[in-house]
Amino acid sequence: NKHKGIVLWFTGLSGSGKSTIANALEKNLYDMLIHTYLLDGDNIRYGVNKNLGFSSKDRKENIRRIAEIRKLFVDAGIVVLVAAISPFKEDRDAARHIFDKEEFIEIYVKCSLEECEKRDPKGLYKKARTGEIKEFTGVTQPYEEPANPDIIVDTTKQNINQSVNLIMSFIEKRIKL
Ligand code: GGZ
Repeated sequence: NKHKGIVLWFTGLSGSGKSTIANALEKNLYDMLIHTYLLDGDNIRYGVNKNLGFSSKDRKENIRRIAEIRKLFVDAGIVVLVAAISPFKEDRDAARHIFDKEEFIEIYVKCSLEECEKRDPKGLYKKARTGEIKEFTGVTQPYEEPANPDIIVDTTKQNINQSVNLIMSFIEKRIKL
């Protein structure tokens, strides 16, 4: 079962649903015998990016390293899923530019700040509001919405299945050799 390597780049606020959707999508792809590799921004921060914080400069470097690492996997023919806030347009564009045009798919996981804050699964927004966490995306640091994403999933309106199906139908044509 041969397919092309591509990168599915999920961007969105903390709590928007990037990891949840990426995980569900990966399961779908796995069932189709598609070779995938998923890594979250916050996971890679435990290892390769351990020395990076959340200043805009460190986020830039975080995204740069993630993109370069993923490039190696895409070259190996793997479908790569990236779930990182990647809040700055310039950094996402830089990531996009190291891939061939048809290899990079930007998925905006859209969810209002209000809803993300209501979900607050890890209690991080609360800590951001009290000042315990500094430079928190959406609260004390900006999130720049993608102007031209390949796919938008709105997790305030669509459930996980609907989001996964939408992404599947988009990528089916891209991964066939
Ligand atoms: C944003 C933060 C911060 C700050 C810790 N701002 O939703 P999570 O918890 O599980 O995932 C978030 C993760 C963000 O790491 P990324 O590598 O995706 O960020 S970026 O792409 O902007 O470099 C969040 C947690 O780490 N977290 N502090 N200050 N999110």
